[in-house]
Amino acid sequence: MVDTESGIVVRRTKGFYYLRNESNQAVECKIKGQLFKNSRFDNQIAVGDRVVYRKAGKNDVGLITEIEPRKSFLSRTRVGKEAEQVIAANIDYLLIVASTKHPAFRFNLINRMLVAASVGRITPVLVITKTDLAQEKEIDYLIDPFRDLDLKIFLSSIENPEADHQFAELLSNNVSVLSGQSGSGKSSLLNKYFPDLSIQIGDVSAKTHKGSHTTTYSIMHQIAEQGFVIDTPGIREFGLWKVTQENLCEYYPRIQEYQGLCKHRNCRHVHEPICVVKDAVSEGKIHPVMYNGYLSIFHSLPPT
Ligand SMILES: Nc1nc2c(ncn2[C@@H]2O[C@H](COP(=O)(O)OP(=O)(O)OP(=O)(O)O)[C@@H](O)[C@H]2O)c(=O)[nH]1
Ligand SMILES: [Mg+2]
Ligand SMILES: [Zn+2]
Repeated sequence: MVDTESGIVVRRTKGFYYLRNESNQAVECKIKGQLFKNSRFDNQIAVGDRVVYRKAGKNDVGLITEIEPRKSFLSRTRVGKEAEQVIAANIDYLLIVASTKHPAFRFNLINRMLVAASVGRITPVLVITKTDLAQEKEIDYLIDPFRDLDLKIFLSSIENPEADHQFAELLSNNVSVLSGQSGSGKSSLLNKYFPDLSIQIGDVSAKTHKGSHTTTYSIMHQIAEQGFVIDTPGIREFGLWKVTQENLCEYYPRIQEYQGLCKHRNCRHVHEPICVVKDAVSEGKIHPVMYNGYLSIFHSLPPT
């Protein structure tokens, strides 16, 4: 009889996986060598994955023998590589964390993360941090392109001790993953709401306004009985997994509304003449920043 149990991956390092099992115990595991024998890649188990493992033997290290199918996932590809990199699995919310400045706000990085959330069946939420560094008018300008999406937007400053109850509630009742540039304040945000976590935070360079990549691996923290949050290392680029020039528009709900109404049946709303999506942009029905983001992603994808 083989003694197996199941658990959730809360952290992984090279070759080792740290699980929380059903009795809430921490278990260190390795992967059964045969598990990925048909795969070219070794990054196939992510934080949040539910796995089955064989209990620790002599050296106290369990052996992961199975991964359960994912209900949702946040994946990307590295620039120049085709491999899927799963950042987190089985999550309800993707908290896209973007600072007003230091590091600079990047519309297109947010755009890419919105697409990735849609690909991975995760509900995105936008969290604008460092609101203390910008005027109200500047903040309005930053969030304007995202207003007509079905998207919750939270504003945050660690300088303001007041808590946003809706935000705290969302985190406490779901599984969430935070993603954003290094230095955008992901770990600081978690420390503000859950001081017991005492996560290490880092400086943003006064010269380049870039973060110092303080969080170096993804880790799942339990913050309430039903609340889990995954803090991740800062990202520079977000290559889109499973997205092609052909299917990109499916991940843009505001563009999808016009599906089938253009002159060309397979209109991709880029070069085609008589395109209702382009009309909607000129009429102000689709925000130009959103549409430019679409074009920028479209042109970054290999032609299909
Ligand atoms: N002024 C201001 N500074 C903030 C705010 N939130 C975070 N910071 C600062 O930004 C810097 C980076 O914060 P972190 O929480 O380490 O950022 P991170 O996103 O976790 O960065 P990585 O772990 O490198 O990905 C620290 O110096 C924080 O004090 C804020 O709301 N306002
Ligand atoms: Mg961090
Ligand atoms: Zn079109």
